[in-house]
Amino acid sequence: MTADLNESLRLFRLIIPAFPEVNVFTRMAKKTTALGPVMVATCANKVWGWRAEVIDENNYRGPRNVQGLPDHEVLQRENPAQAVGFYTGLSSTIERVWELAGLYKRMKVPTIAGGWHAHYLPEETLSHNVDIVVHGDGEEAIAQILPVLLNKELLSLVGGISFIQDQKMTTTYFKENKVSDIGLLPYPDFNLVRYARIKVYPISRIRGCSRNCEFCSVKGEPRFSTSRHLFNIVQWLNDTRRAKNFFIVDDRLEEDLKGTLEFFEMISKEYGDSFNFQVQIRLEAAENNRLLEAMKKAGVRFVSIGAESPIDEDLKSMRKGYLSSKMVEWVAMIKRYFWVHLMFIAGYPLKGKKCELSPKEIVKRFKKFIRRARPNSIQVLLPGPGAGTDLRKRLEAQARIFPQDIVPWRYYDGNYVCFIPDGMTTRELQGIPAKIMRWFYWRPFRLLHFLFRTFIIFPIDFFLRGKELSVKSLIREKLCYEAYGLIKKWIERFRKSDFMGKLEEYQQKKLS
Ligand code: B12
Ligand code: SF4
Repeated sequence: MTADLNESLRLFRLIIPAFPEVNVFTRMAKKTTALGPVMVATCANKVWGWRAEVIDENNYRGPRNVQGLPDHEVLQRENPAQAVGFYTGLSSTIERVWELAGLYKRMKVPTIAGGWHAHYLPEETLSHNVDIVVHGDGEEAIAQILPVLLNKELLSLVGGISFIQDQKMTTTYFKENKVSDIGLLPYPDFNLVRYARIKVYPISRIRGCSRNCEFCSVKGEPRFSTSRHLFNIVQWLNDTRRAKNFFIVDDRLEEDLKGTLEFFEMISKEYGDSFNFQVQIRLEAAENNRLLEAMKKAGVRFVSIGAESPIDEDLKSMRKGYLSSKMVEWVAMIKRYFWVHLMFIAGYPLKGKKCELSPKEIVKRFKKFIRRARPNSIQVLLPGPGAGTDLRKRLEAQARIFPQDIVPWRYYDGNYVCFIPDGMTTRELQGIPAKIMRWFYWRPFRLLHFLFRTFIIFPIDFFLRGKELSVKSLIREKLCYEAYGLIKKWIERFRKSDFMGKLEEYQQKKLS
């Protein structure tokens, strides 16, 4: 590793890699950014002799190359970084990380990676031009790494990192960094995100999750800061950046119910419901009226819920922790307060037995549930056996994961089949989510329907039902219009690709 570390003030550039393709998350990503790299950059920016910047490739308005992607050669020429870091929280973006790590390595810049994918697969990451993998929380680790970047002896004194020494991987003396007191972390400095326009601010108070869903990468006992800490962050972002829209990225607000209630009560006392909060909760939160009331009063308008499946066998295999009996009721209870976005996983591989339902029956069961629960919006994905998950381990043990040359990591965004199903063909499994999504977002004479709802129905609705309900309906129509267009485009592109052909050819060869 060589780099010009004699610069007076050195630059650490953190890169959030581009999503491999346009999907339902693209629009959201253009308005926000990833919190983890911003936190790491915030801490790096405080290291003596270093400054930091974040380049979020999904929210970027800087120089681009011929492929339309951020041009890192230009960035490096204009503003040379002495070290770069990569966010690997999403496996689907790991190939872009490898590409960029190669590019920066050719420019002789040391490379560091952190996030779930690199944590679970350090050897793979290190074999793709990454010099150091940071396991777990990056804030304290980066402050220790930057001053000793090029000195392997001193580097081995930093805990929870992996690197190559004497041609093999060394992992230092503990497996994962865990910030002991989240309340001592600095506030995220979004000014460091260069060339971005941030409208929705990701914030967090809780890390880890006490549940153990089979498909999930998030592991570890929950740790949290005080409600006051998060309140202060919101206040500071509002004071310094006029932030009003926040996405609380905590997986489960209910992990510290007392603190969560306190936080929302503090917000509503100070700001009423003038802010906009998006949050993620579990369906069972419906049982907690006090929580829902407090959230509503504080300006929570949108909740994402991993409902996963209305089929009990799926829920059991996922270890979701509830069965379907009360799901419709729970959705109805939460819907009284918020816009409810339900996230589903369809075609989950069952544990210990074959799926007895036909693909047609699965689609029917999902539709029936959705018709009864009436969520405001939905997202149906395929099971993603992500790196480090128990689901991946189970499928690997059964030799059911498609190898990387057939289904590389870029397809791990929930839209593609990544494993061999049983009880149905690969093509049948691939088709399930699109069937449900298309049905949900379809409207007859789409454009006419949208225009009619906007210009004729909306004013009448506004007059009869008032602002809140009529605007909600209008947003839903707009969303249906856009989502259907996106789904249609995705399906057209998918049909033109040879993805299914490759999978089927592989399976054929495996059988013969
Ligand atoms: C917010 C979020 C999103 C947002 C992303 C917004 C954005 N721009 O990032 C949205 C809603 C768009 C999203 C979408 C999806 N997501 Co998501 N998402 C999350 C969530 C809930 C929180 C991430 C977060 O901010 N955490 C808080 C920060 C502080 O922690 P952190 O990111 O881990 O960062 C710390 C360390 O990792 C480390 N670190 C991170 N980067 C770096 C870099 C360096 C150099 C260093 C030193 C350290 C370091 O330091 C940080 C600070 O301590 C995570 C779950 C989770 N808890 O991580 C899932 C998660 C990342 N998502 C996941 C998935 C599967 C998806 C989807 C594919 C499907 C879905 N669930 O809807 C889509 C993918 C979209 C696509 N285009 O491919 C999986 C990823 C698994 C994997 N290995 O791929 C996770 C882990 C959830 C899970 N159930 O397993 N997601
Ligand atoms: S899916 Fe949600 S509830 Fe389940 S383990 Fe992951 S973070 Fe926890």
